[in-house]
Amino acid sequence: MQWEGRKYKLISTDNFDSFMKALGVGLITRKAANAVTPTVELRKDGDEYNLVTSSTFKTTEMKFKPGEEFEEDRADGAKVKSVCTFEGNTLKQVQKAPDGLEVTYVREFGPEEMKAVMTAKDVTCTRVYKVQ
Ligand code: DKA
Repeated sequence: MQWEGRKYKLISTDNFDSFMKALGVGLITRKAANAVTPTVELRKDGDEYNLVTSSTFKTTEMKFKPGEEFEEDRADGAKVKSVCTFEGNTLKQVQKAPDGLEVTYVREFGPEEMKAVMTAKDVTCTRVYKVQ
């Protein structure tokens, strides 16, 4: 992937609250998550990647090898399992929650922006981040 090591900061968000509701995230956590503007950085160390999402609400690290299932602590505290794959500069993530809910994240990295499209049930959320 061409754009690892760049830091992107959130500039627009659409439908994030409904997306979190679909995940079963409670009101107080949703309020905190809605109020912050996270930065996202994809780091690479050998054959392992680390997607670091930082904000005053929470910093999460998602360490993975493409195609291999791994356990993840979602930002709301849920213990989930994910598989990540790359298609060019697009990172696709399929995440399974303990209740069976499947969530997909498609993050398209570019020289200026990263666009994330997240889908749970029938809810789609789009978030755009600008390179810093
Ligand atoms: C982001 O990267 C948002 C990531 C969404 C994480 C799942 C929902 C967390 C609920 C607190 O900007």
